[in-house]
Amino acid sequence: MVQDARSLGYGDLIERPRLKAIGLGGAGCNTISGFPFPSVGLCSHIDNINGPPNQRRIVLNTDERALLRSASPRMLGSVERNITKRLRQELDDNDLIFLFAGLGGETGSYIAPGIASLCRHLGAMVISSVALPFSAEGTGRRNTAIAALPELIKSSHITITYPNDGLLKVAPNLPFRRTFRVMDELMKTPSIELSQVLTIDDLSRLRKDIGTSSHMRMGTGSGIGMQREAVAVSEAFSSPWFDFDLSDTKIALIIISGCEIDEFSVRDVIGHVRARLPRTMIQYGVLSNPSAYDLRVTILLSTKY
Ligand SMILES: Nc1nc2c(ncn2[C@@H]2O[C@H](COP(=O)(O)OP(=O)(O)OP(=O)(O)O)[C@@H](O)[C@H]2O)c(=O)[nH]1
Ligand SMILES: [Mg+2]
Repeated sequence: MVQDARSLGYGDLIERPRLKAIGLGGAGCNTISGFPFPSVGLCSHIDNINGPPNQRRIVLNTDERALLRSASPRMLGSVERNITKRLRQELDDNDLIFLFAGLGGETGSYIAPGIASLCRHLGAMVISSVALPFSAEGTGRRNTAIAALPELIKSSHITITYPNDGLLKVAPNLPFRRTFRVMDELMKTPSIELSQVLTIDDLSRLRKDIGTSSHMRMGTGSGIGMQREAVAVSEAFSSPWFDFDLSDTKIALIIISGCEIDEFSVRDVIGHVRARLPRTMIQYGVLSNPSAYDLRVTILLSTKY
């Protein structure tokens, strides 16, 4: 236990949550590809043809997408149609659900708030991770994303946004397709790490700390050698998505992973974060990875939307 910060992964109810990843639309299905725990994609028939092979998917027709666009969980929770029955079966009996989508298209943007509401209505904690379109994709996609986002944030417990333009700052010369694969990996990281750390007890504490909902941004860094903690934290804070006033940040979730992480390392990382966020509630988890040669730090910071 580090002073001034709360550790994740402990508590009276230390069993792991039952969890699932849901990919919405073409981008969401690509992002959940190869996820290390149960997952299902929801998409149109076109994205089903082009999507990754060997993935469990529910293909939605136009009427079903229109129905799911209604964000009323009570309605989705009680409508007796094949699609709503199937979704309730898929989403029920989970403690933690990770939703993924690229906002800006019709399927993901339109159904994400309703699916998040339904998961919440069924009792799960919902963590949504969404990419926001590149400026180069035009105002139509941008406006669709902007219209969907407030409702999604309200419906999820945590919504992590990744404006695609941020990637151009860290990897300016990648071809478009490659950019999306990099984004998929980045968006997956906090969810996979949280899934390995959070306990049932953490979920209920987090839900209390967050209140109804929270918008977050992600930064990640790694370091080797004597100064590995300082280097990793500094790299994480140079994230293109930490483009807001850090004094707004109420909650920071930190995952520290690597080989042989001892209490000194943890204190060092938290100290470097604390120096940048003097008034923020810090919660951290540690993941041991014997095959890692570096120390990695993933940081989620809450910010206004
Ligand atoms: N991370 C990631 N983002 C993607 C990918 N493909 C597209 N995007 C982004 O996500 C946005 C939405 O695209 P899609 O997911 O294809 O849209 P959709 O939800 O399937 O909606 P429709 O295709 O219109 O039914 C795009 O504007 C891109 O910014 C991908 O493979 N990975
Ligand atoms: Mg699509």
